[in-house]
Amino acid sequence: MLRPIDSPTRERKRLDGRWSFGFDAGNVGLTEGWHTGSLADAREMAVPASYNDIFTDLASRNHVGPVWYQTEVYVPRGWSGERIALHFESVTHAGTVFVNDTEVGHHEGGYLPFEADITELVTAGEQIRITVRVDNTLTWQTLPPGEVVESKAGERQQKYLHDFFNYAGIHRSVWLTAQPQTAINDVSVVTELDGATGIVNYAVQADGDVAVSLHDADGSTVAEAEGATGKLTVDDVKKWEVGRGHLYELRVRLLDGDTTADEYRLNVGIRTVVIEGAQILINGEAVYLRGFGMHEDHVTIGKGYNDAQWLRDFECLKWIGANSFRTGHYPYSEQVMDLADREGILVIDETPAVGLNLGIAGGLMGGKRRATYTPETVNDETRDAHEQVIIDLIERDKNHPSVIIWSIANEPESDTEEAEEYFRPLVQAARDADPQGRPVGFANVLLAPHGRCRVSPMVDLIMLNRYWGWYRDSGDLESAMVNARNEIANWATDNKPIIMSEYGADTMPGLHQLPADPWSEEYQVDYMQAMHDVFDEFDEVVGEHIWNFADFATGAGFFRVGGNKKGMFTRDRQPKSAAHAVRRRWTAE
Ligand code: BDP
Repeated sequence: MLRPIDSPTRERKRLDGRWSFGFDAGNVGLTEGWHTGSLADAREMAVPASYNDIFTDLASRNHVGPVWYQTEVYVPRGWSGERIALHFESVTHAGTVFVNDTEVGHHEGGYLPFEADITELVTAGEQIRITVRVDNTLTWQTLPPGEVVESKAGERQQKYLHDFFNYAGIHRSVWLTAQPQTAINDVSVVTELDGATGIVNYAVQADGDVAVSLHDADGSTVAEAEGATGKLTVDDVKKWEVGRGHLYELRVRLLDGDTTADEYRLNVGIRTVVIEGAQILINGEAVYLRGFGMHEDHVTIGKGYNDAQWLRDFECLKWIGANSFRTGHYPYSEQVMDLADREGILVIDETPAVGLNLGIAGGLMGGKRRATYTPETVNDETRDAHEQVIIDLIERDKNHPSVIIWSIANEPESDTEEAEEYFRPLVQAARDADPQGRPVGFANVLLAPHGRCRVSPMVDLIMLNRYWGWYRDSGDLESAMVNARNEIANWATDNKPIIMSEYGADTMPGLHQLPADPWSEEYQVDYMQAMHDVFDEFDEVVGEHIWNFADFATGAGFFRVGGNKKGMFTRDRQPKSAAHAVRRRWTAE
């Protein structure tokens, strides 16, 4: 599925704005056919946005189960004869879509796009009613997983094993799109460098003759080729580099005799990503990753995409000297990926497989410690969903030059035979899905140290989430350094790149303490210094991603004060003291 664009042969209409909205507390909407008319007792809801933080009452914010969205739109009058589709960039966590009275699509999984071909149901120039049933329920077979339980007061409650609020809604743009009936179905690029020459190997899926051309920012043509697969050669190439994301535009045309039946356009950055020993090489040069695990998380809109918020986030990334981030813990909006492409920011692109570990979070689920991989919990069906999400993520993001690593899970149980069985086919699925053959990894948890982790040997690099000095050795940075040093030394024997994919300390902005105690701004400064001193002892450590870029919302609990406070920035994107210290390290060259 190609992302909707405007081109000489394609058009799209953005359906964002205020939609009608209603809660379906009794889950009766489907049987009562709420999509067959206007939603009764509807209120307004912003699209895109999470609905949760719009409300001031707990029941609405914490609603479990379906909600309904509805809007009406005219199909543009010039669209007759075209293939018309509805495209959702993301509906969290499951969406069922109706056009007028007819169900046109259903999609499970909150962070990836889907679309429905509605050509047969609509007429150009006429109005249609679009209704979406959005379900935020998490089960053992969804990603992320979760479990609905009944509270003592008899209410349905959603429990989950991940440390961020279960925001829900239509989180990204909705599009009505038109394209020719006979169209380009897919485009993949794999780029290479040969001295000053750049090579773009391309593969197009389309029925018919194909012509492609590559253009520089000023529109000039730098290379041309014919055929559904082939090679474009660019002399004096402007490489896509870290901090300088030069982009060319690939124009793909499907020909019908002398005319263009369809045209698709795609930004292409020419760069290579290779792992050699314990180094990550971008364009043949070793890179050290400085940056963060992030979240899609903003005040009021939750996980809704917003241009202004994300432009600010990228300005903060640049200010502090970051060159990379990990999409903790799910695929981000494609708009975010576009920004990373343009800014030359390296991305570790993560699936929503977070919480596959009942060992860590047993307590959160009510104190019982259960096995992770069992027929009743994370099972074969979960694995199928996980495999699908890996394939869909790579399908969506394969052409983004910013993406350099796939992270297929965050902190799963990885030290058991069941884990090995669960992950072996998933690592393979990631390798099979990516035409660029990018490195595959996952974020390892402290409970699965070197020698015990059975998934690390399968992957290309080591990503460690470690909280020495916070959850372990809290307040004791001397011991934290000893533990960090000892553990990294063990992993270094694998001769694979090590990225410290999470480390951090909760910090209350404005809390100052001498001597420094946990939660104070001073402690976060000292903590970062201690960890960085240890990382600098190892050539094998080729990246540091602080957890987290900014403070973010979590579920309620006694161990979170107004959310997770490990941000270098506050939730409104102002620097804490440690941000200044980290900036000095990351901009010193
Ligand atoms: C790690 C998780 C991350 C949490 C973090 C924390 O990967 O999602 O937010 O811990 O506790 O285990 O701050």
